[in-house]
Amino acid sequence: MLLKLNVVAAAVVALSAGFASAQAVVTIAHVGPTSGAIAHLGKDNENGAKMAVEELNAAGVTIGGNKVTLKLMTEDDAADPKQGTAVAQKLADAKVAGVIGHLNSGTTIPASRIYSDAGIPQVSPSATNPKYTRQGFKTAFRMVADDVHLGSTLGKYAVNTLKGKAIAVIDDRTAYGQGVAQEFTKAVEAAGGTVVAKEFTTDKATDFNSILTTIKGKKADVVFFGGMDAVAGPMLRQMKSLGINAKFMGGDGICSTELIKLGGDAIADNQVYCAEAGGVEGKEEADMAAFKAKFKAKFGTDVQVYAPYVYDGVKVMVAAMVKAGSSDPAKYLPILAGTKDYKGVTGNITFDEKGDIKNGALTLQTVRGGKLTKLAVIR
Ligand code: ABU
Repeated sequence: MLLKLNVVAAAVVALSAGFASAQAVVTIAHVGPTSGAIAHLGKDNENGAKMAVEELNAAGVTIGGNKVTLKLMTEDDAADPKQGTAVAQKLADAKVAGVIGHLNSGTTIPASRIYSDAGIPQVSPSATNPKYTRQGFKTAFRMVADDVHLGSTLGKYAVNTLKGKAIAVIDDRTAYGQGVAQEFTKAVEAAGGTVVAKEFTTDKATDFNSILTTIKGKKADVVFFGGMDAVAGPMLRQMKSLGINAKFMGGDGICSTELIKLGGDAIADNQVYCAEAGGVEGKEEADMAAFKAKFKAKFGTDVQVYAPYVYDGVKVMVAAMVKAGSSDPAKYLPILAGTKDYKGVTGNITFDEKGDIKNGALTLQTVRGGKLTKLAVIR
């Protein structure tokens, strides 16, 4: 029988009742930083992909009338743009049926050209730099809202709700950090606020004394950081040592359970504000809570941020293969692009013409009693 499947690995031969039947294997790849400073986020994402693939295989997947086994290929890009493109080339050469990843905008954007050239659908669960879906690549999809939405919402919140009078902005010079900080600054200024300092660090820095001393001198009452939790945690500790008693804000990159551990007792109640680039409300909250409980039972760890978006990304991709009757990217890509009202644990999933999530939400959160606490879901 001719299988209309993009078969990467060898067929699994199942011997049953004296005859052999071949079950095709469809390989989907997950890429994220599973080593380095944000390995906890990369592993969180990878676990989301593992959970989806295991559930789908347990339920049984039939594509084009043939039962298939999904195989998850996992790769580490270490949040490094060069390693990201090397991994993307490896996956293109392996002719995987689809890619879920990468986690960082700085790896997702350069890798997206390679996937586009190879015709491989790519679903990023977390890269928020708008450029990713604005390059005209038909293969690029994003499960979350972008930095324009994040930065503008947080900027308005800093001025209108937190009543920040002297706002300092720091970014880590990555595609994500720089982009979200720019959008935040624009929104602060548009809301009539004043940015008193613009400082830079890197995604590997551990010493912030010099930039924080400058910020202290400007009497900042709100500090916005465009970057990830691994840098934000030590930064918060150093703010406390320097006696900087300002509110601390950031985007989805700091909105993790790990931030609470890293910041420890340097985080006062209602001091830290961040926004996850997605969110559920009403009846959908129960499904998300059930997902988080199942995830914790399976992996022994809480969801960091993006695992549910990865989980849904895998499921949306496989649903498109099933509907297309083929795991050949050329055949299922148009179906994936036309995804409309898919009910995931992250809410309603519809892609717009760029591959962005339609009507994407943000979940504004603060830290209270050592826990991320939801304040509002904003669309
Ligand atoms: N969205 C925050 C973390 C991932 C990124 O680099 O976009």
